[in-house]
Amino acid sequence: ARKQEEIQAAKKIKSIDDLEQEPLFGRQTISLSSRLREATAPQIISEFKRKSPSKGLINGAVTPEIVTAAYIHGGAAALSVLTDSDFFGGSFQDFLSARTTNPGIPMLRKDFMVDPYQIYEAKAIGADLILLIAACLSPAHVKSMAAQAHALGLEVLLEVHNLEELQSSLCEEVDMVGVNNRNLKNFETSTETSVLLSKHIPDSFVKISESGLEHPDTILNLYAHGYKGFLIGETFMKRSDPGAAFND
Ligand code: IGP
Repeated sequence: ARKQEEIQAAKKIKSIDDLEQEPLFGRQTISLSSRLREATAPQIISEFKRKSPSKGLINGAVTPEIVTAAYIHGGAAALSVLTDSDFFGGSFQDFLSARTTNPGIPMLRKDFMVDPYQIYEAKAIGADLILLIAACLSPAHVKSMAAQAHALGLEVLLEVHNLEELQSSLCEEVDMVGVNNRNLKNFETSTETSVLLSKHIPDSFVKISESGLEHPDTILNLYAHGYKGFLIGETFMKRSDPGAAFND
């Protein structure tokens, strides 16, 4: 934990005051949860992900500007852009490029959020929502980070992998629940995880299914189980033209 704290401290290059002065900090955020709640068909949240711990390099030849514009052209309801560099090869620059190209769509800062400082960073780069991963945070931490996000006008997607995480971490400060179909121990994905957890998520939270989604049939089945949003990365990113994958 000490090491983790030191790493975090080293990453705080700018003060919170500096972050508040960034041009995008005062931007009016867009609500993904209301978009999803109003939707009458499954909504895709398309992810820009260069590499991952499970797959290694996924796509090294594309830019966030071109891919995210193509995602929107294909009908994406929101974008997810990795800012973690160590495991996923992402960056603030990727996020900002996508944000500047597409001002009018909700954007998720995809990273491992453990410190309120990172929520200020998210706001400063023009994010609309953040991810809180139940497996990385104590329930009290989820609650306080979610409250902080709301104070800055950001929405919160709580990610869970199993019933235990769901039951211990879910709190009213959260807007959306994302069920991650990827097992963190062996990286295998099973969309059955979303099916099994669906009935345990109260209707006051918008449901999103994450990872391992490939087939329209799976999405329609999960939609019937109450999922409104579908977070898809690899299926799109592994193609030479990620945006084109929408059309088949
Ligand atoms: C996307 P996939 O299997 O479509 O590439 O998955 C997304 O769910 C996945 O990238 C993800 C993730 C995360 C990445 C879900 N939770 C937390 C980093 C951190």
